[in-house]
Amino acid sequence: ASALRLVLADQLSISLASLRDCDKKNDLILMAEVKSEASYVKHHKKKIAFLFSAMRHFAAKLENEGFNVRYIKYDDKDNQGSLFKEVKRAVEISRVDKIELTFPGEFRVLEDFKSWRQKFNIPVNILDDDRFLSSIDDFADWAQGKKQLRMEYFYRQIRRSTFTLMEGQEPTGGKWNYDSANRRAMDNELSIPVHTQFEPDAITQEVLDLVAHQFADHFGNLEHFHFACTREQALQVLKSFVAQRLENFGQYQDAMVQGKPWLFHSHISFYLNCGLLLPKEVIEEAENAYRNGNAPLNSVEGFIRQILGWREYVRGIYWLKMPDYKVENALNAKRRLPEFFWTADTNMNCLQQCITETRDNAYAHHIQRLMVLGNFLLLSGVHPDEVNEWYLIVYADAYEWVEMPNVSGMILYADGGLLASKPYAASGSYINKMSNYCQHCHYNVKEKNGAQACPFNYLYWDFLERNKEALQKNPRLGMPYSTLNKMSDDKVRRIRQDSDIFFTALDNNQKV
Ligand code: FAD
Ligand code: DLZ
Ligand code: SF4
Repeated sequence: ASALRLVLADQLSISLASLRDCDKKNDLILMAEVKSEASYVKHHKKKIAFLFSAMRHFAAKLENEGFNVRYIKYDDKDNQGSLFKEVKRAVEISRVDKIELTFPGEFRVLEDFKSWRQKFNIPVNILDDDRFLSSIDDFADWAQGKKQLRMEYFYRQIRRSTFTLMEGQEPTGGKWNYDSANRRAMDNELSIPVHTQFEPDAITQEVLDLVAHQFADHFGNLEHFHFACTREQALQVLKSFVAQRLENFGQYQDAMVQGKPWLFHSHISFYLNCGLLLPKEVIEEAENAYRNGNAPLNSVEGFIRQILGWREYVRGIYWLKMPDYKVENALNAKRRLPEFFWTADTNMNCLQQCITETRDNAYAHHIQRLMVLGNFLLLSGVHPDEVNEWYLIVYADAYEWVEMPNVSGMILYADGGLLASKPYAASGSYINKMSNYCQHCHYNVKEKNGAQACPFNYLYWDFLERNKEALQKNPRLGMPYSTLNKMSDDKVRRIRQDSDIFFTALDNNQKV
């Protein structure tokens, strides 16, 4: 008996379910760079280069360890262009008697996998992806019967069940959450360690040439490619984060600084999401740093909460709610994505900086994604499909299971508050508090109305006014609605007028 074992670009873990009981002598591992996956959205060039290089390195490692690997390169003459067709071809030439798959990261791929059961006359097994700390079923059990699915309570449950940062039944330090210590703007005196970078080796260089040639019309800058492409390198990124940045991660987690895209973040989402790192080992490394006195609790708890809490929670939401989640649009948003999200050609400096960095690095940190880019897309009422596609394209860590709940749930409130208890809407003063973008901006963050005013200032009120029916009853929006309801008619009229002028320019593709 022999099996065909498929490994996708985001399944590069030696402990992967479909590799676990591999018979090195008789089984065949298939990995394929295919057009259908590389272009179902027009992924950022760096994202494709990163995944193809990581796939090739992973395949080489498997071969070194004596596995039988069939690797299809993108520019192989007879590349069939889709996962199904490559699996079919491999089945035909190798006479395997079953197909072993690991549960994928996107609903679209799962549906495809399921359809193979009718198309092949050998068994097609879809094994659970147990690289996460909680399973899809655990999440569904937890969610059962609950009116609200708050991340905080889910997080506490996994803290307990995995015994992470716990002293008996109590959370280490006595509190579950140290966020109040984690909202500082950057201290200019503090030096930020240089982020870990790798020079492309021959494999990566070959992939970079391929991507430059084959994906020339995709978004993104390919230059200065420095991602880790092997597990060893990814571990180096993790270790240097823990040694050099974790200490300051917490307090500056929400800070943004012009010209400094990497700050004190870990930059490991790429590696976690494609399988080069596992969440369990990352969390252990961080907890050890606290236990050994190398990092403070607010940083370590804050970091662990992102991975043990948010990352697991968004996956749970995705699989609980798909496919309906994809079509939700609670605020009835209709606008098209502004063209400048591709070009960065805007006078709004915060957006210009975040989009430029996204184009250069296929990365932006959380607060840039949430409070600058996301906030703008929420306030402007851009359609969830357009926003989901943009985020899925532009970040090298983006797969639908993690991207979509962050977009439809966290930034757009398209799920009507399932994920976030209120929309993360904010005026320019939040951005001004957490960054130095406003100091370099064409607009004035202190002005509320008129041509020089920061657009976030009037768009914020216009958003609340426009969505009064859907949002006014939300208790967490009591304060802003009471302010809005006390505003003079004239003030509301000016907000509306400025917003109309802004949106007209935006929709006509004039520079805003
Ligand atoms: P750090 O700040 O160092 O955080 C550590 C880790 O925590 C991350 O590597 C990540 O694995 C996890 N994490 C943190 N926040 C979240 C979150 N909200 N959801 C899930 N995991 C989280 N993250 C992705 O991995 N892929 C995406 O496609 C993605 N899309 C996003 C879209 C929007 C609109 C927003 C607001 C957030 C999105 N995030 C996404 C979450 C977060 O922004 C990134 O995980 C983070 O910026 C990655 O950088 P880092 O590794 O330096 O993270
Ligand atoms: C994202 C991606 C890209 C760009 N290319 C490939 C590929 O050529 N071959 C492959 O196996 N997987 C690729 N992927 C990842 C898949 O699209 C991924 O498995 C889904 O996005 C999440 O399930
Ligand atoms: Fe952004 Fe407004 Fe600040 Fe300009 S003034 S950087 S648009 S928040």
